[in-house]
Amino acid sequence: MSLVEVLTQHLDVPNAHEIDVYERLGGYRAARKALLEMTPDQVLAELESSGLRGRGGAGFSMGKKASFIPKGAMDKYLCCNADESEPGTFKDRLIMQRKPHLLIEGCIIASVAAGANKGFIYIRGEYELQARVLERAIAQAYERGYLGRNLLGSGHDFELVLHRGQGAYICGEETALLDSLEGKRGNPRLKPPFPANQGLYRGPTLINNVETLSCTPLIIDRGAEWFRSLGSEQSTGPKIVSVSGNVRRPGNYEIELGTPVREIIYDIAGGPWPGNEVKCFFPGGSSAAVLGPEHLDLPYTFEAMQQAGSMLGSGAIIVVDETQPIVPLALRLAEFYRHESCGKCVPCREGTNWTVKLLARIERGEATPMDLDLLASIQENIIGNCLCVLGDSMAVPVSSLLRRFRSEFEEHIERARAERERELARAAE
Ligand code: L3W
Repeated sequence: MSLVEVLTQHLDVPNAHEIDVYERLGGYRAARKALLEMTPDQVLAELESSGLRGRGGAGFSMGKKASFIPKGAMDKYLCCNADESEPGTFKDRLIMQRKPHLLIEGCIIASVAAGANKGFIYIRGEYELQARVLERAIAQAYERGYLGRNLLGSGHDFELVLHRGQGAYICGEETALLDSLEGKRGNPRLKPPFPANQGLYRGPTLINNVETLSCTPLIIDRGAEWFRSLGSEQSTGPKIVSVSGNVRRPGNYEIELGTPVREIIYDIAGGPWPGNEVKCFFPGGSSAAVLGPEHLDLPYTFEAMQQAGSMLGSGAIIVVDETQPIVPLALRLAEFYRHESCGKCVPCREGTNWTVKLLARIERGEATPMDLDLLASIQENIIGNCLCVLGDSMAVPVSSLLRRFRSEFEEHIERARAERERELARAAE
């Protein structure tokens, strides 16, 4: 197991983002098959049987989610979550920029499975180039009859609209995304009801991440069995991993799920600079609990990351080597979530703020070791008590850093306090 070229196939072909090139390389064959040769139930069954799990963070079965969409003649929607904002995650950007038609084809296939006639791609506001590439690709797909009314004469209608966000991380949370699409402030909704039952404009809505939808043309074209032949039993298929932090070759790499973490960090991404070793790593974006060197030989799968106490999440591995101090890292991370909290629920709004204040106090040398217990207890009070996952997304990694590096926090408090006292004494002289 190691590097594969499935989603990233043909990236080296000039103008792979153009519809002529995409079609020449076999593009839209799967959409044609789903529209003209298969029933919606067959498309759904193929997706379910592939074992494809969501690539946005939660790892929920894509086929199962699509099967939750009620049958019937009501308005149903497909939403593509392209609000890629999880720190360390930059893989959807690659797909949208270089293979926009793969995503559009995935939207068409998912619309068949869900019986949706209207679709939206909600793209992160800062992704300006990718938005322009997608706009052009959508216009091309309309011209060729892959979008619009009566697609390829199949009787299936599907309108697809690109919607640009305004730079709020919370809009990557599926229900906040829906509110934002409806023109409201992007605040999360209480779940249930889940979007599959009551989503956009209260209609049944299938929401999937860019990479998840981009897997569907390959499943329909090559079959669920082929997809399952990649990866492990519970984590099937390929995965684009964004590797960043203290590695010599940061970037996006497509791997087969189940590839050992060590291989991804060291062999593929070059590992830390010579002489340095991995101190810890975030296996699934900054919202995941950190893991340590003892976890490097685990296979990179949803189940192995979960068993180790973390998650595969969006597939972003952030490597922290021995040269990095942990306190400023924890502070920087907490600051991000405090800034992005929508403020709707108390544990997240207050908890992220208290966490930043405490960590800043520790950083400045104004804390006592007792503050570490307070810091831990604040995280415990956040986890599981928020309206959405944003609060947990700060509390889980912060508490994992505190658990793993408690002595470093204590040493930092002592050192910073001594330094501060020396400075105060100098100032008083
Ligand atoms: C119908 C049920 N639908 C669950 C659906 C639900 C959703 C999916 C997963 O969190 C994670 C989080 C971040 N009937 C259902 C049902 N569903 N039960 O299944 O649901 P859930 O609640 O497990 O997850 P979620 O709220 O979608 C996402 C992690 O992702 N993360 C964040 C990434 C953020 C970005 C971004 O900014 N764009 O990628 C990173 O790892 O911590 O654990 O669709 O409706 N009974």
